[in-house]
Amino acid sequence: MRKTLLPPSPSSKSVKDQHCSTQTFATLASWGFHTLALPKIIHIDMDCFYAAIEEREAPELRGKPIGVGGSSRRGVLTTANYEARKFGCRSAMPVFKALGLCPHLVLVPVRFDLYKSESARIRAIFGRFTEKIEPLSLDEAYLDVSHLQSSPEAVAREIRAQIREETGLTASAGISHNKLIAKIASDWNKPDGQHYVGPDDVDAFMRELPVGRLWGIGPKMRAKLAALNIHTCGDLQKLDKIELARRFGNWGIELHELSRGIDTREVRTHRIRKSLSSENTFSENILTLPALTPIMHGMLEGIREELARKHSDRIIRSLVIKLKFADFTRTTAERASPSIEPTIYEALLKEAWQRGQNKPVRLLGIGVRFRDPEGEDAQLDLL
Ligand code: DCP
Ligand code: MG
Repeated sequence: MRKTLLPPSPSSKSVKDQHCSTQTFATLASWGFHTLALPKIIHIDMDCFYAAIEEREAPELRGKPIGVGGSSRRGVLTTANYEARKFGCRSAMPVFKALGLCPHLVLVPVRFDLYKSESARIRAIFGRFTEKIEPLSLDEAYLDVSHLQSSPEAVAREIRAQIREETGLTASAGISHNKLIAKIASDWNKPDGQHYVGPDDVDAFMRELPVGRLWGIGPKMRAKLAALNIHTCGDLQKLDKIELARRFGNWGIELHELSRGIDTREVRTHRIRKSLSSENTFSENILTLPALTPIMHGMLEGIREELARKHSDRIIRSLVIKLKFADFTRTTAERASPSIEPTIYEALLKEAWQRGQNKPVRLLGIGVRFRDPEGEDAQLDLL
């Protein structure tokens, strides 16, 4: 095993201390301070992950076009190696179509357990460099390496080298000062490459970028924008915030930032769910408590089901009801309970309803808060 290079510098501040919003950074950059204050974000994405693992496991497959998944012609491919991609085979493509494009495609069954264990090995390598790791899927993660003194490019190169050496797989990396740009950049020199977008490169990088590369812009939105003759982020930048908000609402305001490469989201290490809830905004306001009660019981069944299906390992801390009234005022009622109790929900609903003093109700929310598995019962922001 290689020695882990690039240890955290003892004199460096904590990761959090070094963070600043992109806007702050823009100001700092204009003063010439950018290398001092910028976060260092790396996005790592493994190259044709499942297919690369299968190829490694069966050297006789090397050089041949491989599709993973779809044991029958009715299935779909989870991914294809680069040899198969030359023929146009892609993730999510029906097998019969892939075979039409590439008749000698070798189909191998999916082996999730193997991919999961490879993913864990790769994450362990990330862990040698930083604790701030945000996995997006088995083969993709954001890393915040702001605390390391080395350049983020050197860190990315080292991580990729260790992955290659220890797993025989190749990874690509995007490196920048925020998640948005790092993720886009990891595709730039794929496979087995990396791309750095420095603060001075952002404007040029974003100007030429097709709008479809921004998260949240799917084919429908792309068509809407194309109808306005907007194809690149540079085109999008020409619309001012008010115009964007008028056309696309809150999403338009976000687009104003994204199109300029501004993204202030931090790398989030934990995604422990703190609560589970469901909300219902009524097409017509509900006027009485007896009319509201059966609706609440219906919603409660949905919560019960989801708890059993996905969160049976969690301990419930309290039950919560939220009401929003016709005048848009809102109230929440909460009571500690380790389990779902319909009678407690009924009491909470009554309590919240009475606070509204007979005002019609436009929204009902019902939920549970969970006990924090790590013991800190922090203030939570449910509902
Ligand atoms: N995957 C899947 N279904 C999809 C897309 C992907 O099951 N529709 C799986 C198979 C991939 C893995 O997730 O190997 C990672 O997805 P990527 O989109 O990163 O694709 P690859 O890693 O295969 O290719 P690339 O080299 O383009 O990253
Ligand atoms: Mg990948």
